[in-house]
Amino acid sequence: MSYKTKDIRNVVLLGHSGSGKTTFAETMLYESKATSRRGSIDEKNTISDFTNIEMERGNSIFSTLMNVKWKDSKINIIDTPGFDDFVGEIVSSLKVADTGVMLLNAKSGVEVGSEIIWEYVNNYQTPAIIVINKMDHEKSDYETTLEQAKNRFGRKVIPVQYPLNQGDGFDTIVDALRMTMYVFPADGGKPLKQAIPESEMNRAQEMHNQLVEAAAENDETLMEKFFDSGALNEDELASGLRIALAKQEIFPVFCCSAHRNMGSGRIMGFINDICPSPADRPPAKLADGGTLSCEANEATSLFVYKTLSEPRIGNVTYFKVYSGKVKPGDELFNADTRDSERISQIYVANGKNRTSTDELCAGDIGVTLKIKETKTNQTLNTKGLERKIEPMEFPNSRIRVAVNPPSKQDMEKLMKALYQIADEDPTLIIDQNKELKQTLLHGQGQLHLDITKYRIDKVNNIQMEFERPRISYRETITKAATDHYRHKKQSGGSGQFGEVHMRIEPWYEGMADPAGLNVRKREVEELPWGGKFEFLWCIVGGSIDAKYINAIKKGVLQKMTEGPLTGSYCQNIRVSICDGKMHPVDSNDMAFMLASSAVFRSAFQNAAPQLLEPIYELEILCSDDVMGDVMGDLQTRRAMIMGMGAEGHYQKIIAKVPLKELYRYSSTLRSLTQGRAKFNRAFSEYMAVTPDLQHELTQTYKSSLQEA
Ligand SMILES: Nc1nc2c(ncn2[C@@H]2O[C@H](COP(=O)(O)OP(=O)(O)OP(=O)(O)O)[C@@H](O)[C@H]2O)c(=O)[nH]1
Ligand SMILES: [Mg+2]
Repeated sequence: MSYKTKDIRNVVLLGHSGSGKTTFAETMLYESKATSRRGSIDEKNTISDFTNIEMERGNSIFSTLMNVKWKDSKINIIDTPGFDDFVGEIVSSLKVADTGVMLLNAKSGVEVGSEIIWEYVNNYQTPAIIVINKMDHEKSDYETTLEQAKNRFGRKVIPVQYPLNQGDGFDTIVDALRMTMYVFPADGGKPLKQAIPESEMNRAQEMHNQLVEAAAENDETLMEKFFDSGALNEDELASGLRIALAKQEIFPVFCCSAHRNMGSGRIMGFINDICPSPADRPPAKLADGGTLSCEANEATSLFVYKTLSEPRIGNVTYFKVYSGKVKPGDELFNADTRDSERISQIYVANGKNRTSTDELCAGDIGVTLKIKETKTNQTLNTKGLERKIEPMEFPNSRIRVAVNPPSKQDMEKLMKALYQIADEDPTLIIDQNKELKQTLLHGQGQLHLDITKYRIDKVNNIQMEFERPRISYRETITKAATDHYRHKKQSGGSGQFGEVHMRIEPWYEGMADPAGLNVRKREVEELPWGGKFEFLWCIVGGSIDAKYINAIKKGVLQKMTEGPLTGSYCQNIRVSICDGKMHPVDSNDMAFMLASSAVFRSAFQNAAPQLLEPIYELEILCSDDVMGDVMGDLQTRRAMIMGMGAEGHYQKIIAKVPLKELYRYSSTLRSLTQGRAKFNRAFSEYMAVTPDLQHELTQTYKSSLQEA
């Protein structure tokens, strides 16, 4: 049976790791009778964390699609991992969700993970509700958590509920929207509805009024009604809240204990009554700047937000129907590859359990198998349409490591396995780096890479090794130097002869031509590895024939790919060929190429060469109490602090740090701050290394050449 667009609710569970998302999903499934027993993290039997690795770790790693029926609605629930390492799963889930459910842990308040995720919620402009979980925990503190949420997420955070008796004895919630009190049986489930006691009436009424005001604020007729009569009836209140929520003008706050199964029913009721259906959201953005309304009667467009490869099954493709309907047997066309894809079966999913269905309408989320070519971020359309849903953008990687197969013969197998994971995980980037002669993996954190390694081990039976990645240094010069070199060889018959006189100097924008030289030809090149190379041909009187220009330039460029200091790429250099000699019989391209390589090398050594290292800009967000540790650690990493300041109740540090000093930074930061800090990084620039480091790196390179 298929659900109409207006009856679909797509919610994504979000929040710092350990806030209870997976447990909350489990209670939603149980309360809605989608399951008949409630699993738990400790017993490793939740519907959402069904993969071996999730069970082993007790954390979510992948986003999981589930669905329940509650009153009139089909609620699609996507549980996401809280660890920042798996941010890709959050980005893709938010893309297809219409409401975010942000869980906060009542015993620790607004944690840094929630804060980062909130930024994504804002970017996607997703309507959101907040659920303060773990009300039963002995250290739970609803008021502080609510206060922090208001501070951090703004004044639109407005409570709907509060616990009457938080902590171990928790069983009662006062609901200021319904003006009812819910009292739960000891083992949770359906609560008794009771009148709010006199002692709580003032607080409840005050909260209720705040909700009424928020509901009236965004609709003129409701506003008038509110001013005239000082109240709104239940329908008016609901309609006002619906508008306010859809416009992100209110972030209502609920409370619950997922562990004791208290409170999820009321939240599902709110999702059914107030949260937007896919049709209530603004039309989806298309890649070409156009938009697409969520209309079941229009031509079909599906967007693939995630794929997963399951043993014995193959490709499992998760999609949202953005327009039209999809049925088994439909033939659709990939707007990127133009391939045709036949949709065999379509399913709704509860974790690994899939139930086939005969139709999914616009707005719904489902699964299909055996899709051949279509990948994450691609759109499938009815024939003749070129629609592309605006693709998702994933954050820059924050960590890199070099990988080695257990033996050389396994390399091909390893690459195949890695590319398969990267297909499913857009935040894992494989870089077969020619410059460094290493295969690098770029990811979101140590855990992200460790889990990749674990998967390759368990699924593909390849024990890859991680190794410290090399650094892409650059070499340049800081003063001018002139030198010459004669390449001469007499071997049997014809010999080789070429003599080149060269001046080299640091290149910079707008520099004057070299004094005393007559520039006949000028070539300026943007080097593929960054920086510039200017080549001046200043030969007068035909001491070298112009037909050797290319060979001479090639000789220099060849040396520039293997700098004299450390074998790294050279950049920002101007070379002037000022004189030379040739031989009527023995001169040829090869001889001049060798001569120019050799003279470039020796001139470079005399031109005060300077090694440059890549510098990254780090943006670190941490809580006050760990700020000192974070700064202290940065000092040991040759960091330049560019800025510091409060951001909400967190501190933000911006620093420039050499890439060399960032090895394993993500794990150090996590253990240094017990997870109370997050960071992003982006390449900033190349900067000169210190003389000591230059000496050390040059010596290491020299000895490696001797060994080779
Ligand atoms: N006391 C108490 N514990 C809870 C509650 N909800 C969850 N927990 C426990 O908190 C721990 C983390 O719960 P999860 O559901 O795995 O949290 P999560 O948000 O899914 O975590 P990640 O998947 O790592 O992002 C587990 O040990 C749960 O049993 C609650 O309401 N009360
Ligand atoms: Mg989880």
